Formats: sequence, structure tokens, C-alpha cells
Amino acid sequence: MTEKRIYSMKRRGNEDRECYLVAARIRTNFHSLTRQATMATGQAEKREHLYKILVIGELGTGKTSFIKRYVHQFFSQNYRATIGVDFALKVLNWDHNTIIRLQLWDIAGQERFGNMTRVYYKEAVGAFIVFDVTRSATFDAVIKWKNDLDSKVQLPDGKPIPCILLANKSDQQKQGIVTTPAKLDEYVKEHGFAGWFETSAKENVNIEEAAKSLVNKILMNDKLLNAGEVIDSERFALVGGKTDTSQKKSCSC
Ligand SMILES: Nc1nc2c(ncn2[C@@H]2O[C@H](COP(=O)(O)OP(=O)(O)OP(=O)(O)O)[C@@H](O)[C@H]2O)c(=O)[nH]1
Ligand SMILES: [Mg+2]
Repeated sequence: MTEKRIYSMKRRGNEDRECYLVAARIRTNFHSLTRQATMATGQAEKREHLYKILVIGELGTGKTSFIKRYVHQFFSQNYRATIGVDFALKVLNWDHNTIIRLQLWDIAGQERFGNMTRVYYKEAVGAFIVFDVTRSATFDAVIKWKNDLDSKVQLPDGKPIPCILLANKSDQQKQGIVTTPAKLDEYVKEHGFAGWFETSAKENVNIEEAAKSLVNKILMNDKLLNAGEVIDSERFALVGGKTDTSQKKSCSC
């Protein structure tokens, strides 16, 4: 899908439009930036990472509210269904030398594992699946979202992208599995989630914690994948070295 098409899906006002334009600009450079940019800034070296994160789950579970709380420290009771996809950017000063930009893709619940999700999921390195603790039907759909995710996007080494399950609206009366956390622990393990959090976008509970946990997993994967690349390039250099030697040998014969 072209950027123009995504844009045509978003006609809700200038604020959204600006958000989109920021996201589009970032997306242009996504390949180079996800890998890791090392910038020499004076004497200190600053590392910048750009990570694409998906937020998916059933209608009205609180995906947009989660993002708004995390990025803008804002919550509204008003429900306005997301159409297609929305974007938000969160910048983290992770440590002295590392800046992390999270590009959050807020995917409408009404997309429901349609054809568009394949396009939206492309090159994501982490995900949240959100369900509503007051409506157990939204938990029943979690597995469908997880399967949809795993079948349509993988890390460069073929492994599933880390995904955290969010049991949102924890400020409300709970029903279903979330009333027995041990069961949810088991569920999460069995279905390959990187963890789960009870969250409340309304009361600002566990929002930062959940995000931090996902970023930690993403950073770990990034390190592993980059280490793999270093090893590969070292191996290549060694093989290259050997070839040189063998060529010399064969020359000297
Ligand atoms: N009490 C409570 N209400 C919440 C919470 N999070 C979201 N809501 C409410 O739930 C409704 C739906 O929230 P949204 O964030 O728009 O849900 P969504 O998942 O983005 O929905 P779609 O865009 O349709 O997929 C809104 O009325 C929110 O105010 C929460 O943590 N607690
Ligand atoms: Mg929404």
C-alpha cells in the first residue's frame, strides 16, 4: 500500500495528518534506522534506534487509549473507533548514549486479521495485543490476533517478534481468565508471548512498565541479530583470509 493510500484513509484533522506525515517521513528511512545508527556528536557517540511496534486487538479494547496515555499522558472516556491505522512517535532517552524512537502503529480493531494487516505488520519488531478485562470475548480473540501476527511478520532470523499481552481496563470489574493470574501465566507461556501486564490507560497503571518490558526484548533481539551479523562478517573475513592463503599456497606450488 502506498503512503498516499494510507493518507487518504486519514481525514480526521490536522493533528492526525501531522502524525501521519511524521510517521511517513520516518518510514522512508526505516531500514537504515532500525539497524542502528551511530552518530558522532562531538566527542560522545550516540546510538539511535527506530523500532516499529504494533498495537492490535479487538474493537474498543483500549489500544488508542494505551498509546495516548503512553505518548501524550492523556486519557479520554470518549470512544472514537480508529479507522485503518494511526501513528504515534515516542522518543526515549534510554541511557546516556542511546536514543530510542518507538513508532507505534495503532491498528483499528475492525481490521480483524484482514488483508491489510499484512501491509501494516511489515518490518515490525515488537507488538502489543490488547484485550478488555470486562469483556471475555475480546480475550477469546487474542489467539487469532497472535496467529495472524506470527504468520505475517517475523524477525530477520525467522523467529516470531516479541509480543506482550495487555489485559486493559484493570480499573473495572474483571471477568474470565484474568481473575486467575496463574492461568494467564500459563496461557502466555503456551502461546509464546513475551509476557503480560494488567493495564489501565485510564488510571495510568503499568503503561510505562509494559512498554519498557517490550523495548528490553526488542533490544535483546537487536543485539543478538547484530552479534550474528558481526560473527557472520568475521567468518566471512576468515574465509576470505583462508582463500587468500590457499591462493598464495597454490601460487607457490
Ligand atoms: N475504564 C477504562 N476505560 C478505558 C480504558 N482504556 C480505554 N478505555 C475506554 O474504552 C473505549 C475504547 O477505547 P479505545 O482506546 O478507543 O479502543 P481501541 O482499541 O482503540 O478501539 P478501536 O480503535 O475501535 O479498535 C473508550 O471509551 C475509552 O475511554 C481503561 O483502561 N479503563
Ligand atoms: Mg483505536
